[in-house]
Amino acid sequence: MTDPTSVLPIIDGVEVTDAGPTSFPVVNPATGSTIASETECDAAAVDRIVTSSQRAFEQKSWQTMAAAERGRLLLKLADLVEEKSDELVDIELQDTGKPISQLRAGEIPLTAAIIRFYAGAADKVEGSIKSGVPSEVLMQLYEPYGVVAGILPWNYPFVNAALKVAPGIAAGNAIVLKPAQETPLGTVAFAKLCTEAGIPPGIVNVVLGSGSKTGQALIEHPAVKKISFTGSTSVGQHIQSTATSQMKMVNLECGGKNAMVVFADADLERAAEAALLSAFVNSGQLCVSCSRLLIEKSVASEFEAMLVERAKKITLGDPKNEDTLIGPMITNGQYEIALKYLAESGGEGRQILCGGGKAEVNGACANGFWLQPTIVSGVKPGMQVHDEEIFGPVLSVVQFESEAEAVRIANSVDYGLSGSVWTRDGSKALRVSKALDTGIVWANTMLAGYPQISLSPHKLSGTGVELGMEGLLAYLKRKSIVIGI
Ligand code: TAP
Repeated sequence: MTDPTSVLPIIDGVEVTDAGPTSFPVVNPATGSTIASETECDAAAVDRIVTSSQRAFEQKSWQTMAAAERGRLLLKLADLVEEKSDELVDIELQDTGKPISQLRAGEIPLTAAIIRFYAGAADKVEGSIKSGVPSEVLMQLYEPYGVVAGILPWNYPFVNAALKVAPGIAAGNAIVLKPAQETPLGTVAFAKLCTEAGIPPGIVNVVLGSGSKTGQALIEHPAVKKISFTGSTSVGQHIQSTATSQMKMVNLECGGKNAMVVFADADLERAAEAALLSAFVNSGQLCVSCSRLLIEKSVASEFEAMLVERAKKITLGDPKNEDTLIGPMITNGQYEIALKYLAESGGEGRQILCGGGKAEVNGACANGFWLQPTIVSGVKPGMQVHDEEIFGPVLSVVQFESEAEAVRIANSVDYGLSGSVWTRDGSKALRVSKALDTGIVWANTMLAGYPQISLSPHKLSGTGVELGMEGLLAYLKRKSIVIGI
């Protein structure tokens, strides 16, 4: 019998018990305790799993399945995500330490919404007929790639799995998921739901293990024709060079250092609420979070006071408590990285307005990875806290004097994922939205996510596109056919 605390890769809808000799502990970041042991796939297991995906993709029943039928399977999957939400919430509470309210109101409903969007989109892909000479018909069609590797980060396991599996299946591919080694539980549970939804065995497989070993073997496998990666810019760059040398298509959704620009004429109360929620939700471990707050100088002191007053009321602690806003950092390693940034964030004109270090949490969560929500003022471009992605609960406040200066500062970083502008002047809102060099801009709102809106990262935040109909086309290759008649 399989050890109930072991988490295993998935092939053809079943767990692989002989994937390799190495295993890692899976740690609950809220308590610091080991909750499971994860088996790492060695190269032979990766090959076995990818070969099963290839076989499943080539099966006649999958090749001849109507697009609408693939959509129906995805609808069933979305229903299951909702029906089993208590179970999924429990898994992710332990795996990621994300606060329960954010799981119930955020991650689970968004996961279902993404799957439903692509369920409906499956049979809406349109090719085209072009004009040629009268004796020839010119067609452009879309076809699935075959086996797609979906490489996932640890911050939103269900949403990220849905972002790969739903468009991938709607397009008719087979997917091999590789979760971050810190958070395998949610991805394995997701794959099991795919089987329960009736998605054929092998169409959604899971490899487990480290990026350098299992992940590398997956992206290099010759049967993998497309790689869809979400994670850090440095790993994304590595994956891109591997993919390019093997002529594989690649989609990269990477890091961000996102700016929220607040003008003096904005609704400051709403802007302050939005800034804190955006900066500190999931302990700042959200790629599109606001980590730089650009505030017009004339209202800077007033606005900073509003931020601090509200930040002091933020509840941090046991993610199982309904009123917790901030849970733990995902791992000790991530905690140490953020702590290092915090240690360097004072001095040289900078001032820590609140937070700035380790948070004390008692009881069962005493050994978790806790950081105080931190606001640093007096930050300027060129400083580490301004330029580098921390991926922790740290908000840097930068002052500006003109619209042009705000845009220049916002665009001064290497990243281009998201941005936000706050003003009551509609023209200015549109002007600045157009000027920010990011894949998405929110004006007078933050973090609103819709499956129907594409996200296409700019600069070092990535390449390609996720979400929306374009996110579906990213899982299809182009084919032109010319027929003489
Ligand atoms: P990474 O360290 O980059 O890891 C992402 C995934 O890549 C993990 O599964 C990792 O495996 C794997 N990996 C590492 N090396 C690999 C290799 N050589 N071949 C194949 N796979 C490899 O990122 P993370 O720390 O999990 O996540 C945080 C980062 O993700 C942040 O930068 C954040 O901004 C970004 N992110 C971006 C977005 C969007 S939409 N742009 C969304 C969420 C997160 P391991 O498990 O071994 O690390």
